[in-house]
Amino acid sequence: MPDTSPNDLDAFWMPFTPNRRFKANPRMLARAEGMHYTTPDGRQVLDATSGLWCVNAGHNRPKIVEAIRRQAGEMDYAPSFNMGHPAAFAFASRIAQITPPGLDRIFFTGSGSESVDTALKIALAYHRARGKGTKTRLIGRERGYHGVGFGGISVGGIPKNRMYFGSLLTGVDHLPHTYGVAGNLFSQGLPKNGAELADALEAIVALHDASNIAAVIVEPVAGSTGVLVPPEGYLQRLRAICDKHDILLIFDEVITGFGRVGAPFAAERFGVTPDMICMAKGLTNAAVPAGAVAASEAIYQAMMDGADAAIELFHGYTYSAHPLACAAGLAALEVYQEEGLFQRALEMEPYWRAAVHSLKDARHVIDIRDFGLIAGIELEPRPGAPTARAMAAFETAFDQGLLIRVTGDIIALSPPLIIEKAQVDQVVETIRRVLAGVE
Ligand code: PXG
Ligand code: PLP
Repeated sequence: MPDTSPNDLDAFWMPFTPNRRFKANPRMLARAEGMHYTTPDGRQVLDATSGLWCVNAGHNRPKIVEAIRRQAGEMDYAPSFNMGHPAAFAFASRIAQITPPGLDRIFFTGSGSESVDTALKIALAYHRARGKGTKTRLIGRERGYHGVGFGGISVGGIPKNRMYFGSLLTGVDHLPHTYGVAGNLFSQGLPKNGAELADALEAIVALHDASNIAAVIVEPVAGSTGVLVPPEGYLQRLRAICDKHDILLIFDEVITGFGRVGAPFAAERFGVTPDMICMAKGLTNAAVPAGAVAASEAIYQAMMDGADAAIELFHGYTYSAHPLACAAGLAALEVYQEEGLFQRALEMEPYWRAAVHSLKDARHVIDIRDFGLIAGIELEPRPGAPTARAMAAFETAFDQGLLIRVTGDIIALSPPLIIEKAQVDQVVETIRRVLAGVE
């Protein structure tokens, strides 16, 4: 066994982390099971974030672990360019059973970021294949998070994820975010106000003409930016405007997929069917990195229209449909189904909602938002030191045995869908105590 004890922290350049601060005071995780992590010194930590919004069935589920072991022993790797292996086709078919009807063509990637780039590229290639090659502009949304590829940060709307990286993709516009609409504070579930913000798409169409616009990409519920739940009717309105102008609608469901909002996908929960869905994270319960894009039959057929037997889409990854990912994913879908976890999330939602909103009077809290098994608890920033209070809350919570996620001055919660009511109570009580203690 290699020595993996953390003696030297220098070499690992950690992602999205203040490296120097972390390495001065590291927080390590050693084991995981169900709702909990265990630290190297044996302390249990309740996971209120499903790792990073991804371990939807809880940690180290034996069925998934065993499927990975079995596959690793049988065939480590197989190329997917011009070759196949049975689990890849089985996994795609199984995913297509839970995507909205008509979104049954599954392209495999290695992550959410790759899924986003894939969907954007398919959108461009699709219009071109139909002789509408001028439809190239891509439309994202302020505060959107679509991963860290150049495509994703270009349509994304998080300033720090963009500002250091040059000119990005050209031909991108952004819809306004839905944060801070008057009358929406402490909304339970969908906020009532703001559906008309979708009409900004009409203004973008008026400016550029629909003949130049390829696709709109949004998170149905924005996660990374601090949990922005769509106003009632907003997504329906976006869908209608896209239909009117032959613009593809892409839902980035990397977080909202696989039961997070009480349905296989948010598309189903909202009753709005996009043209493509980006997924990752819960796709394999995060046990092996993997992502996918589900595309509509119309998109797929348009791409199949060219000369017989030519490559239809010049795109793909070494790790598309990696055997370990397919094995893990098939097992994860089995666990979700056997335990009815998507339904369980829906049934737990009212309890979750009441519990998180009970923090309304907790110290520092200025807003609370929720949908499915997601919650955002927004704190008043420390004067002159934005994000410091939330960071202190994160560090204190970890010391008190609770893993939360903070972004800006917002606590974002997304527990595994197996969470018990007593554990929901524990999450809320710990946060109340932590907030009482941080300045
Ligand atoms: N789209 C969305 C909507 C996401 O949330 C990605 C794309 C990118 O996926 P990959 O697998 O490339 O990371 C994501 C990922 C957080 C956090 O706590 C969120 C994500 C990743 C890491 C942390 O906000 N979302
Ligand atoms: N497939 C998966 C992976 C599921 O998790 C679920 C429900 O949780 C379903 C399908 C739907 O199954 P059923 O129709 O039995 O509720």
